[in-house]
Amino acid sequence: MARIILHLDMDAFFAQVEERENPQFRGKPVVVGADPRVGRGVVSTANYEARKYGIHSALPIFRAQKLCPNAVFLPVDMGLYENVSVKIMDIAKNYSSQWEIGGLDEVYLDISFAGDYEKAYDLAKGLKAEILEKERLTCTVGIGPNKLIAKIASSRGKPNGLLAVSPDRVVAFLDPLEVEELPGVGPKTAERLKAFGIKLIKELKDLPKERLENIFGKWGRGIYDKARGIDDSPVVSFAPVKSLGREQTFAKDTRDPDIIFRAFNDIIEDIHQQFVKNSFSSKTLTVVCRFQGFETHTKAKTLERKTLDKKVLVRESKKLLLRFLLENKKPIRLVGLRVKICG
Ligand code: TTP
Ligand code: MG
Repeated sequence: MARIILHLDMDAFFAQVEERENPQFRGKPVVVGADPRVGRGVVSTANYEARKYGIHSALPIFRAQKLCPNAVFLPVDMGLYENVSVKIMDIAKNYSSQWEIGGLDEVYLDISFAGDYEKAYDLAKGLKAEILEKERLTCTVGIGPNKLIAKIASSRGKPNGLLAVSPDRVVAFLDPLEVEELPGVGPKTAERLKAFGIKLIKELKDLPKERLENIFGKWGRGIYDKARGIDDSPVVSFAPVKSLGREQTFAKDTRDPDIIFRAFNDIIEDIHQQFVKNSFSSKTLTVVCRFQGFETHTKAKTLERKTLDKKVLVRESKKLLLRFLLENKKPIRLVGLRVKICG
């Protein structure tokens, strides 16, 4: 039986959740990310209103502020988005026993049981409506014969869309798209392909498999298949290892232990609050330290047993942080803590 795969991705996720929580921001450009007053760090996401000004994920925050000084700038409230994500996934998982969580705001469902694209389309409409009704949030759904096509379809259908690409339409759908629409083909790969006169997926298909392998190594074979809409990877239902992380970028690179440990205390406090609220515990702590020049290091510690005891969190993570300070004399740009969740 031919597979039918659905990919759901929330629209402007962090920003949309913020708009839901703060109705006074609705209709305004909203940018979630670093603090523009600090001037460093990047945009996590922007709502569609803000995107009209050219603001997008990963853009330096000071550039975003220049593009649209009147936008509403908000800090990342990860705990909030994580809670919303769990609720959305719980709704989606009711639509198929075969689901795969692709990220905080995206999920694949194998809905082959629907039998045809008309029924698949109706199922997706129901799923979108349920999320809108229960969570008051919009998403975009793509449907196709595999995960690759479903994902590209959802990105082409944005925002608040529903796009189904049946097997007979896959080639016509992919051919006119730019190569960067293929997941895994980033700006660097696109740049290299441009050197061969290749911009569109249709043109990419002119390169023989051996040639692609010569240029990109083993990975070239993957590109060859993707350009033809081929993807056999299954929808694997497993709960990914969940982790919780927080980080803070300093206004100025610093070696001042007062500033560094104060920021770190805030991070631990925030993570611990999430632990208590959700009854999480953890055995693995990872401290991240970014030094001047963007050099980034991590140190991890596995505890003997899982815990949600704040004293243990503080003691063990500070030990790791202290080692960074002792081993590397460069000024510090960012500190962070990530913990694996045991449940
Ligand atoms: P995306 O689904 O890539 O983006 P989005 O949901 O904001 O917008 P859309 O899907 O409508 O295009 O990412 C989901 C969330 O992940 C996003 O809301 C914020 C976060 N994120 C970052 O923090 N940094 C990034 O560079 C990206 C791409 C996303
Ligand atoms: Mg999204």
